[in-house]
Amino acid sequence: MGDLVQLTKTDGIAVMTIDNPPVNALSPGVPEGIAEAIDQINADAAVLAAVLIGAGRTFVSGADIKEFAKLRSGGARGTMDFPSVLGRIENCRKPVVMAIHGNALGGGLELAMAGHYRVAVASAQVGQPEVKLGIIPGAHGTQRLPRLAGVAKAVAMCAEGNLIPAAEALKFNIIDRIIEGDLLAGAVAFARAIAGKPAPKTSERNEKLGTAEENAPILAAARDAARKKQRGMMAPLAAIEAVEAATKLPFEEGCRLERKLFMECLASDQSKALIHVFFAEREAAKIPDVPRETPAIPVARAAVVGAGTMGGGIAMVFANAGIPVLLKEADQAALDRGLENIRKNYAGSVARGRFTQQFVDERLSMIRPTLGYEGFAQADIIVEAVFEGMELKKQVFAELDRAAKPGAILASNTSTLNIDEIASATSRPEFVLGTHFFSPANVTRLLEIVRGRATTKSVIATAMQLSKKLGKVGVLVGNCRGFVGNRMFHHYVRESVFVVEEGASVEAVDKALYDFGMAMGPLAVGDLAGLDVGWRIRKEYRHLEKPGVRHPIAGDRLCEMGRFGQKTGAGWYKYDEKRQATPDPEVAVLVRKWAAEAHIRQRAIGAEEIVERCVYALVNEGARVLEEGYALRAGDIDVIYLNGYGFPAYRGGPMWYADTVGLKKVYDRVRAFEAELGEIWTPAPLLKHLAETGGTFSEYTPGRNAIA
Ligand code: 3H9
Repeated sequence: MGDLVQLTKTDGIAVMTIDNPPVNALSPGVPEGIAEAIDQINADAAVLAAVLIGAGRTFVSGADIKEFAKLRSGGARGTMDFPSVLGRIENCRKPVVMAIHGNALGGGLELAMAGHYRVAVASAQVGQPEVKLGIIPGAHGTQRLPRLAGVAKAVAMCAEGNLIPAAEALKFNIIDRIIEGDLLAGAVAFARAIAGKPAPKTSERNEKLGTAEENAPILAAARDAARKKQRGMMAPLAAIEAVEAATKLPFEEGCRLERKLFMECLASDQSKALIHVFFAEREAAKIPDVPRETPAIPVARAAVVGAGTMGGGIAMVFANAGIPVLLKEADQAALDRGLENIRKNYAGSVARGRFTQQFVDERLSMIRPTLGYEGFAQADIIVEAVFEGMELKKQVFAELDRAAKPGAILASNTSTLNIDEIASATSRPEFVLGTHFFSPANVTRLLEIVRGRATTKSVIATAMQLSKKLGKVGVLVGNCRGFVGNRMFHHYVRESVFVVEEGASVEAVDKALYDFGMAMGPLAVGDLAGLDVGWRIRKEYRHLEKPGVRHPIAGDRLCEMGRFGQKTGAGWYKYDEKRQATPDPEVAVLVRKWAAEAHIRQRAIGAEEIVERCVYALVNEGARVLEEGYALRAGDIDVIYLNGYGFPAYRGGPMWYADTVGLKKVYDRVRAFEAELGEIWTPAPLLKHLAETGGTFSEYTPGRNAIA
């Protein structure tokens, strides 16, 4: 049985304990260990019933995701045999009670459903989250879950991948009892009570499978929802197909279809990308020179300077995480406006059912408005979120230097400015760093954490840990203009304007990128964010532009006409009072005129080229970011783009996507663009190097100058 599964027997009840930290994944050895334990239980006449439980913090969190690469190539031990182990459990001659705490996820829930009974502590959660990895349940989950929970619930759980709490699992018959107090003792008592009675086999329980007439609308609605909410993803539709099979085919045949679909999904680029994302998000938390044991500064109180859109959102982030926060503005009117926005925002969340009124009332009571710096000396972290301008930021930091206690973290929510220069306004640059939240700050998961020259390791460790507590994905980045995300985005947006100037319509550009999977097209994003923002920045940095290098003109011209996007009712598109966009023929005429004046050759540009131009612009700049050491790894760039810029997760992020396309192919296209469009398309040396040596971004380890 090895060390991974232990078997003990007391007074006729056998207890199998899976002990494979940290999450009891079904790594090689675990399924075999369970099978061996079941054999022994069958063989031992003294055993009347069995309990299976997880050691440590959880039941089983699923198949070992690291093994999937081997499974694809047919080489994984263990995971492949897991479905047959489930059959052995179900056919065990003694009833098996599954005892769940923490999570029963994916293969973990499949394991639990193969038992005859399931009990759980109230805090446990269960789910089939496989679709989030681009696959479907592969060990009979799509066949057993509808037999326990009914088709509608099974379809929702398998296609959406969300977890449900124990109470809901009880309601849907997925578990049989919630155990108060000690789980093992409760499960053993349960086992003793059912010992000797006929044990129900999930695979034989057909009463909840419904009729074809009942199931048709459920399945159709699920497919519609999947096409909308999980646009472009194949796994949710495959999961629905597999659950449908449970309603139409005998159990064994349904299992065979499930396996076929599982293997197809596993072999797809989508699942490779999503599994990359799973590990990249966890890897991003690891900073090579800031080891896990680096002491972090306890953060019990926070303060935010600036109650505008960003500052208000950031205050909500702290409050939502249960951290009391001071919110400072310069004058009463601005403070009142800021608070009103926060209240409106929360009211919207209550209306949508995201938060309860009680939760919101508690959060609001944690946000303390102020016009001065009183109370700031108690804050462990202060986030500055004033208007983006160096002089103002430096003035605020000089004030914070006087107001904050020694050892407090001073963070700037700048999106472009030099964090070292901001820090120079204080006497303690080692406590200064950037925390770049993304609008809307209370919703968007990404947090770029900008390391300054002097920032200490414990300040970085604190920011990284805090990001998780705040429900954010923190990614450490270096201090360059625009940091990682916006620095790359600039190139992406620029290309989108170039292709419009060269003859593609605004709608065609947005559609091409939307169809590629982006949450929104780049021009629609510009209208949403306000075209004037980029215009102002471009004007400020115009003196840095090299003469003779092409720069986009149409966006600036629109701004000169007062077309700033949604807020002025017109930008790339026209907007009605509900901010619904319609194409604006006037824009097409104007752009043609401006292009003619600038002697820009007009031609037909297809969707494929639009995507290549925009996405490879991200990739080429991403390669520069990486080789210059402003990101620690290509995966960090991917995490930034997935969580902050609406890049489709099933493509793994821009750098992973480039690896998937093949860097040689990407490089050749970049060179072709360079030949046509000049030095803005000069290939990044790293892209050239990897393309010529057959390397990939995901395997590239940055050199000594990385931000570590
Ligand atoms: C499946 O089951 C397919 C079956 O249907 C078919 C089989 C034939 N494997 O997230 P954390 C690692 S598909 C390997 O930081 P938390 C993780 O990488 C699977 N490793 O902790 C990290 O390592 P490190 C379906 C795993 O408390 C460490 O554990 N299951 C796995 O915030 C801690 O993780 C899922 O999709 C795994 N399955 O969250 C569940 N899970 O420390 C995926 C975790 O080296 N997992 N690790 O960075 C999760 O959702 C979360 O990890 C969990 C814990 C909620 C469990």
